[in-house]
Amino acid sequence: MKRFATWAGVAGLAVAATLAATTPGSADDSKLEQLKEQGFARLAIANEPPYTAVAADGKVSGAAPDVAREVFKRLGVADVVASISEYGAMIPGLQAGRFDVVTAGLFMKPERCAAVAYSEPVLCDAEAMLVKKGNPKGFKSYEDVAKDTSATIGAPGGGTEEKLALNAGVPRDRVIVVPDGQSGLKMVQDGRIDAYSLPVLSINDLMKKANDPNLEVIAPVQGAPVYCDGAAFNKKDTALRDAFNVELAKMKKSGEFAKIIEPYGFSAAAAMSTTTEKLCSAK
Ligand code: 6CS
Repeated sequence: MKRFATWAGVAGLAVAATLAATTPGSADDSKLEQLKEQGFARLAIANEPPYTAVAADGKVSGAAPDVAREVFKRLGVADVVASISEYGAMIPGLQAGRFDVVTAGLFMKPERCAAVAYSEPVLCDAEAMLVKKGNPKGFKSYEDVAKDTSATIGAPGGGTEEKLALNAGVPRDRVIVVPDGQSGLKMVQDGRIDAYSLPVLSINDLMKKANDPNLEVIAPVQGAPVYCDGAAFNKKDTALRDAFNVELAKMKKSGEFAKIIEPYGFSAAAAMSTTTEKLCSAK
């Protein structure tokens, strides 16, 4: 797992990592005090623009970390440091204390809501598929992939799109775990998978950067819901999650929230039109 600083230097990171690892577990209400003393919060991210991104110099950006950095600053936590993780490893890492919060576009679903303490909604998006130009297999839904016995679809390990494909009836051996966006793009370009599925804004970002006329985006994937993420906290840190929500609500009200996420293509109105309670009870 690679750890990226935003403002803390690499040396600082080594100290930080030691501090974070050795600081004794703290009760729910002193977690914020611990982070203030520590000087940073440890984020889990995926490096999937525009949700999360790590530049060549290690600087962390993307809509989710940018919102988290601003909220934590308002809570008196000076900075954030981020580690890249596979979606399927984020919740176990949070539960093991390797991260303080997941800010990666980890969509709210009942099974995840049971495992973590989500903030109120931050980033909402539909699902998409990247396919060869002309969509030769005529995919519109995950069910279409299931029906075509020769078709394969790539998706992040432990991610929502992997689950959607499996639940739509695509057999396990035709759902290919893909580690990151660039690999998924290349696998479609090389014909090694017939489709690669991520949320719409992630696929659009890949498509724009690839600038490849032989590719096409199918969006939204028919039958797939619009999901929203929230910042995901360890279940013992509900006081920290509640403090996060207070600042997030102020930023939503003041317009600061929209100013951060909308340049990335996300809709503040979409996040403000729903609640964690609704999203966690969705069927
Ligand atoms: O929450 C998830 O599982 C999905 N979220 C994003 C932002 N990308 C892919 C991932 O599968």
